[in-house]
Amino acid sequence: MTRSLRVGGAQMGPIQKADSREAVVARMLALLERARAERCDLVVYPELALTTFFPRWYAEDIGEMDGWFEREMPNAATRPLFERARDCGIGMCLGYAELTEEDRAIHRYNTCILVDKQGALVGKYRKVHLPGHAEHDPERKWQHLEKRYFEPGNLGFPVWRALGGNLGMCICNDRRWPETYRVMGLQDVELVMLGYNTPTGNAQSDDEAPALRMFHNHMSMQAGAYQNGTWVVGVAKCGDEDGHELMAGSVIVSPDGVIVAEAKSMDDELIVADCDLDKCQFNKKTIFDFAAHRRPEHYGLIVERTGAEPPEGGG
Ligand code: ING
Repeated sequence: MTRSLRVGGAQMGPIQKADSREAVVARMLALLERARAERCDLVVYPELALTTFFPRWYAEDIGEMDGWFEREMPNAATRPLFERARDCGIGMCLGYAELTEEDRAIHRYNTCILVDKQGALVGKYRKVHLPGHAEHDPERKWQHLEKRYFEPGNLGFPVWRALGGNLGMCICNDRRWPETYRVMGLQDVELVMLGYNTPTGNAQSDDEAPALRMFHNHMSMQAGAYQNGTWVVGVAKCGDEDGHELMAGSVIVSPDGVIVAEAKSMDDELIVADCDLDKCQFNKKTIFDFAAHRRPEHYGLIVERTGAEPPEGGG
């Protein structure tokens, strides 16, 4: 009996500042219905799936942005989605901006959660790698203020046993860092779910063509999948949000690093693939048998050093 999961990547088109949570949830429900029709076991939604990518907007007082955050999940706006998913027996990965009170202080995270087929919360992940900057940067064509509005995640990169496999999550910029996948790979992850909101252009350079950015997007996920023997599902929120375009290119990548499903549109679209979790085993037991081949005694700099330090001397 193979452990195969039919996974739906629920790519979402643009969400405008003026769009209500209810209007967005209606779109997510429509994607869930398509997943039900395709007999999916699991649906993966994008990063910040409930709102526009608000970190592109500067606010002097970060409290002004609290309307973009969720204080509980599920909540009134999202409960219909959670209930429908449970009724359909479909698991869900959902990204949103989390505002929480811990140790009598307010904390804000870029978060995603995994919900099982019975509607139970399996786990939460908070984005570790926050790109961009914390203060207004006049040099940029547009702002990318995740370091202003979110704290770095404090939950690490967990892997959970759920839906019959070892499932992990990350968010957007995390997918560009090999450490993300390796920490989950060392927990024997078999399926990494991630959402992204990635600008089509580079705010700091006119020279980076959209095709190159899409290459980086896919290469990062394909490498992570191959080097850790895991499936990777990467799902975009894309299209023109109030004049700012986000890239599409949602994909499902096999443990061999091969793209087996890819979105064709810049809008709401469900991509589907049967992810045979046992397909992870060959690479995990041969070329990437970590226990047989890794040499951690030589990897110290990866955790001891944050920024690069060049070698001594002239030359
Ligand atoms: N977005 C982008 C991402 O990592 C970015 C930010 C774009 C970083 C392009 C580097 C290059 O895909 C988010 N939300 O992390």
